[in-house]
Amino acid sequence: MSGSGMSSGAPDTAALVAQFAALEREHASELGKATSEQDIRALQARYLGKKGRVSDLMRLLGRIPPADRALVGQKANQAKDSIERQTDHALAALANAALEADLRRTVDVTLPGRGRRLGTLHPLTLVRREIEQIFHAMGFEVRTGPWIESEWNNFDALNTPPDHPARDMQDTFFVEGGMVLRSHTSPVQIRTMLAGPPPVKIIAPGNVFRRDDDATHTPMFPQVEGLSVDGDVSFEDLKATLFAFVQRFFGADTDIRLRPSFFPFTEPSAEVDASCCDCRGQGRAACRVCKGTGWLEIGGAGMVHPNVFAAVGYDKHDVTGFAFGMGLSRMAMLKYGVGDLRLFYENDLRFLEQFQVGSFNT
Ligand code: FA5
Repeated sequence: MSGSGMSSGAPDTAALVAQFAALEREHASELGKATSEQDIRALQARYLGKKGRVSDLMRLLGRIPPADRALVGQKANQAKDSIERQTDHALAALANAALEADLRRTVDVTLPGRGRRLGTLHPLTLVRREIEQIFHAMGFEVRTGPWIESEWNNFDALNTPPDHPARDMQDTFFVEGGMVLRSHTSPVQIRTMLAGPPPVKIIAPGNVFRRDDDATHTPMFPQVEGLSVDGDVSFEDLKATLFAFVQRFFGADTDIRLRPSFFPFTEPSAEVDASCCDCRGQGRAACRVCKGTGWLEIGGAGMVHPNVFAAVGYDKHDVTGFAFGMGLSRMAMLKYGVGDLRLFYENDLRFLEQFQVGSFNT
């Protein structure tokens, strides 16, 4: 190392090397006292910044003999690297300490784990699945149809021409181009019979729409349609099918009652009542489910009208059939003792969580 022969005022090479080493030590000692990220960053700027202590010394590099510059430059880089490393190390140590303090405060690893809560099926889904299972076991296939339906399928083909008063009972939402939001699942009868010859034995669950809104009527509600067409299907078959269904759905001690009624697409037609599943058909005056009558209306039914067979091209001399349509949400209401239909659509978890998958009988 050449320390001699330098003009006066020029830095001494050995002294410069020693100064870089001293800088490193000083930085290390100051860093030992730094307690925050802010302190560490300030120190970093003071040593490595453009006007920092390392840069100050580097400026002297041009004034030492060229032969010594490589050596001093190497020492300078060593000091810089070391200060940078120590800065990174100190910052990482600080972050670790903060994380550990946080974990100590918030995580007690000895506590039992928190399980992830599973959702439950919606009560109307439970009821639909159960109904599907019951009818499937009786030989019915499950079919579906679109919610936006042609007026022809929803009304005309079901023996309900435009001026028929029965259209008022099922006022619905009309869409442009002869389409409606279907007001019942009965158009699936038409679609199924148009799609193929008899025999037909289907149920068709799905949502329907009407201009209704109160505690027992919602503007959108699910129905389930049933249709059985063959060479010799009788009213007796209809009653036996519905009886078997309510026994499985509401319980073995449930009875049914058919009351004369009117639907344009069935003749004869009936309202279907099930004995009250709450007071077991006793008609207790205080029963809030059947309001003391002992019976609950669950839907409409009847023998397929010959005009419906004509609309789908079936020969009324070859076939007979029965059909029914039940309100699925009304049945859920009765089965679970729910007082207001609208609860099914409000998405209140306190209500929905009461219906566990295992809580229905199949
Ligand atoms: C019909 O919709 C006929 N298509 C049923 C039918 C099918 C009869 C096949 C004969 C042959 P109705 O309008 O009565 O019928 O409705 C059937 C059931 O749907 C009612 O008994 C009731 O349980 C339910 N329902 C009717 N309107 C509403 C509503 N706004 N909200 C909830 N449920 C309703």
